[in-house]
Amino acid sequence: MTLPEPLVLVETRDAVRTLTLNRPAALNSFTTAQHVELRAALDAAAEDAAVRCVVLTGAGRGFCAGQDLSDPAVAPSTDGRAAGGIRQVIEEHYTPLVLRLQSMPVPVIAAVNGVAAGAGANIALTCDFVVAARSASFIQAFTKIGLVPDSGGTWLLPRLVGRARASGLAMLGDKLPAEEAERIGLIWRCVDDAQLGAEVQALAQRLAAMPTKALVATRATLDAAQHMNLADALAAEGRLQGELAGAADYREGVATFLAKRAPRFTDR
Ligand code: T3D
Repeated sequence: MTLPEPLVLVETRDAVRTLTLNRPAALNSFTTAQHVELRAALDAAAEDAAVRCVVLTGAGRGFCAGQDLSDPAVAPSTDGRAAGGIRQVIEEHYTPLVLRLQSMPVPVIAAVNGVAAGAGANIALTCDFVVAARSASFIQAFTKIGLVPDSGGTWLLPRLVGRARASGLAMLGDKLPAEEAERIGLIWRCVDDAQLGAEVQALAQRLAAMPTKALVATRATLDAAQHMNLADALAAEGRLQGELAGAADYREGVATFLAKRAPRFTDR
């Protein structure tokens, strides 16, 4: 008896854990089963102290085409009433996934190897870094099927690219090439297709060697500061510096700076 292919492939190189969405025939669009496997893989990475960076990517020619629209759980209602299935899928799977990514105890990189559409685009944009192949693209596909951006799109897009561009991307749902996504600040970097793996590994290994707690606190405080006035942001920064200054990584950072040697950060 042959076992079914995993829907999420898991590979670890040094301290970098790579999770690959693995439904290439459907451009890695999400089924409930794939959500469950991804959630378990992210939880396992979060709990493994040896993991210091996570990479999320897709198998085949796509990154992720969002929800699998052939799934009966998200079938449109036939009587014009609100379709509870879609809401349930969002509340049970997409919302926890976005919050899980945003609260990972290590940095997360989306290696966007091909098209990222609908929730697939916004899941990528939730990650700390988005590195995309030049042939990849981002599509806020929602309005094309009569929906609004979800998986954090309404929150993320105006923050990343401003309201005018957010409205254009979200309402028109056009394909945004990776190069343009980099130019408007939607993603960190667009690289040649052949270089994607090497560039992402280099970034991941670099992040894995950095003080993880400080990186994660930087993410949290950048997000939190969006809702604060300057005085509150300054106070939050002070509190965090106080906490981080008590950690081993700060001792290592200062000691190695003064001793002019390379640091070895261990906190997580
Ligand atoms: O609905 C809810 O539950 C609420 C949650 C919503 C979250 C969302 O993500 S809503 C948005 C859902 N996603 C989309 O609307 C995108 C649909 N896909 C596309 O528009 C196109 O596939 C792409 C623009 C992404 C890529 O186009 P192209 O021409 O490169 O590829 P293709 O031929 O359309 O797709 C290749 C195969 O993947 C094809 O299957 P086939 O014909 O070879 O057997 C296609 O049906 C399949 N596929 C692509 N996207 C999905 C999909 N199958 C199921 N669901 C998909 N989302």
